[in-house]
Amino acid sequence: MYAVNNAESSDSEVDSLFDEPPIAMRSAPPIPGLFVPPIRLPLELANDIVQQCMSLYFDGRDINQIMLFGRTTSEHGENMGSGLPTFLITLLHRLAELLRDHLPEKVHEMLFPPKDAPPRARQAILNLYHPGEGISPHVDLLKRFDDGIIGCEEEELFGMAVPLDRNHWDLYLEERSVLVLSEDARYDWTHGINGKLRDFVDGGVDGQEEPEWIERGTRLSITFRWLLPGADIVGEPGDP
Ligand SMILES: O=C(O)CCC(=O)C(=O)O
Repeated sequence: MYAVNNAESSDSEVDSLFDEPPIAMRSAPPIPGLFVPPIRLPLELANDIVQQCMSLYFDGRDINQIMLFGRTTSEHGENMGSGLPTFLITLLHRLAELLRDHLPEKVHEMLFPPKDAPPRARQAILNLYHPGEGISPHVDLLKRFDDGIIGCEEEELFGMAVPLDRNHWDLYLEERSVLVLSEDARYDWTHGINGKLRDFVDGGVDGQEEPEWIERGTRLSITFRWLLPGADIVGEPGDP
């Protein structure tokens, strides 16, 4: 369940009358700057990414989050994030292609700057969730991260919310889907995932069928964010 709340609303979970579970929607709510385009990462690419992430970072280790950093540079024509592992650079190139026709040009350019743009520091965060696990609603740190966030679902996930009121939406994210947060969606809305074992999801893309329960599997997500200038330097001058 990918839940999006207005940051000024105190309710992260909104109960409906008679305790009916909220129905997660399959399409993006009308929040300016939120994009969930009708695209999927190619299966082969997603499988390769999952395999690399698991074997490099997660298998045999009791951890569920990895942060990686890269820097864009016009040297050698590389503008995606030199320093990130090759499979993430490949993913960024595919995302740039896949998203080109689904985002306003200025949002696409913010996420994938032209080769002659000034260098920037990019973070990739890998999150692994087992069924029942989630992440508290939050706005990504305002002093650390800039505008323009890309989230990719590599493996099974789930849901989004019903508009029980105008301040809370649950979104069902299909596996291999891609989500972009910018502008209001990045700054004025929290996002999070309720820790549940299953989600009640809108039936069918056109919503014509009955809602259905969908069990959660393991979820791996990859989020790309820009570090603000200076936020890539840790510690004080003179620190060892
Ligand atoms: O896993 C996700 O999709 C969300 C991750 C996130 O919000 C975070 O790491 O700050």
